[in-house]
Amino acid sequence: MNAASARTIADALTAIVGPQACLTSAADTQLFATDYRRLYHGKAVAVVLPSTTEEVSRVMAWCYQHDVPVVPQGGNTSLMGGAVPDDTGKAVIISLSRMNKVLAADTINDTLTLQAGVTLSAARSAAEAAGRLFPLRIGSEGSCQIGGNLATNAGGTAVLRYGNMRDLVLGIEAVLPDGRVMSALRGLRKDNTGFDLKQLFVGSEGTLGIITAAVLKLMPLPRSSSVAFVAVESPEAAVKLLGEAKQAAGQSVSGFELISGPALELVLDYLGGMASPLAQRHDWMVLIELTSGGQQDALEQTMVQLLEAGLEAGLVLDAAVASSVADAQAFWRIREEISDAQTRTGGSIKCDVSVPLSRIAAFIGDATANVLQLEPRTRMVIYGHMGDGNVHFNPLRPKDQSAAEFLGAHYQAISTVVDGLAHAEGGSISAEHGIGVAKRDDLVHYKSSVELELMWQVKRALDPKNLLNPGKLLPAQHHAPSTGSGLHQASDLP
Ligand code: FAD
Ligand code: 2HG
Ligand code: ZN
Repeated sequence: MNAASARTIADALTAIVGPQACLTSAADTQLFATDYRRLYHGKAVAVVLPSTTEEVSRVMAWCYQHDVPVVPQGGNTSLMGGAVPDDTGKAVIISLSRMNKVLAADTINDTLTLQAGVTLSAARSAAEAAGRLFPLRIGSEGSCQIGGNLATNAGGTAVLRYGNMRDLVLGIEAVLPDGRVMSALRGLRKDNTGFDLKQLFVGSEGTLGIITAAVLKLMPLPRSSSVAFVAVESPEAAVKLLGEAKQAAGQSVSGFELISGPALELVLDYLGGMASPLAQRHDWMVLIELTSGGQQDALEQTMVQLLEAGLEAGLVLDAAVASSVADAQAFWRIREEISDAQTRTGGSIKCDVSVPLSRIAAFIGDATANVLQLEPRTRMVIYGHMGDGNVHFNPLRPKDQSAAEFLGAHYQAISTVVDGLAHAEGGSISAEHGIGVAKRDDLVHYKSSVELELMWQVKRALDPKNLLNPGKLLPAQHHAPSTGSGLHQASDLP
């Protein structure tokens, strides 16, 4: 079939979603075609903003029939270039932003049913309004959407207690590449009627279908909370303290985040006017959060006892316990703004790795030594979800070196060595951010050929023409289908 012209595409899609919801001018589409960190600059023939599942289905069916590639987009906060098209200008972006209705909060079944374009913060607010907690917590919550959270299997700072998106979903509705709707919008905690198809879409990064609605699990709202900002001797001491925290507080440990000295310095510079909760500079800190349904006093006492025991054991060097909600929010703000501080500074090499907790301290030590050997002035911005064995190991350019210079000289070598060490420790090169374009071609080194073959077989079964988010997640050199759009990836360094 001849490729449809831009005009034909615009007319056909406008007929489905209406003129206001089909954008075609470069001025309108450019924002959608550029990623959050401004590293990937693609082009789209059109951006459509459907408001119903039926519209998504009709758009997909038309694109499928006319061999038009489609890129699903939520809040466009992906750090891996996953939600933007390449620069050929052939793809249509389907933005879920207008599908932003919370459909039902069921406080007996403890479920929240919503359209996929609801932002995470709106979902959390809807849960709270119903007297419940939707526990996924990530720094981009004001922009990212539930569909994007599901498509990336998002993690964040509360996984330790509540699990990641895969653990928090009960039902999904998704539109397949050819326009068929898979409706599995069920709120069941038990359902053994065959393959758990909804989970196929979780973490599939928009390559298998467009998620249009979901049923999420709700949890009880915690009644008490205690947050501490704690200097520790080393990553090894942090791991030991985590073990002690779990023994002392069990399920109440809802956050355990590692922060390196350079990460804290960077974020305090960026925030301006915000001071460290601790009087002195330290190489390593952890942010600990305990939450429970019990009494505030009892929880605070548990925290204090944990920290005192840590001091005695030489694990803890200093600690500040939040004495108000505002304090706790300020501690969390420091942690959550690290990512944006790096984006703003530029020249950061993102390695979102996970290793077994028992190996994390050794990994950090080895990876740091290797990076500093390559460039001794590198700022070692290392932080993240230690409780899950997941660190954002993000070496940052020296202050007096430009981003282009640092990335040009070291991007490849540093990512290869860090990912390689994580892999050697039995870890993953993408703990929570996904693969997108940024890590796509690296997968061949870290996944077995049987796994890659199976991934391509699933992809071909659902998307035989390779039209949905082509060029993302699946390494092209490994069993790429001979049919397909032939799209190529953006060339910027991630
Ligand atoms: P997008 O960026 O729009 O898309 C991401 C991927 O999902 C793309 O492949 C896209 O095609 C696909 N997609 C989007 N919507 C749909 C849909 N409805 N159906 C099918 N496919 C879809 N991530 C974490 O896991 N933990 C964190 O702690 C975290 N913190 C962050 C902090 C900041 C400041 C930023 C900028 C990002 C952070 N992220 C984090 C990364 C990002 O926010 C998550 O990956 C998030 O889940 C993406 O959601 P989104 O709606 O923005 O998706
Ligand atoms: C976080 O935990 C996010 O803050 C972003 O996952 C991490 O920017 C990053 O590397
Ligand atoms: Zn993270």
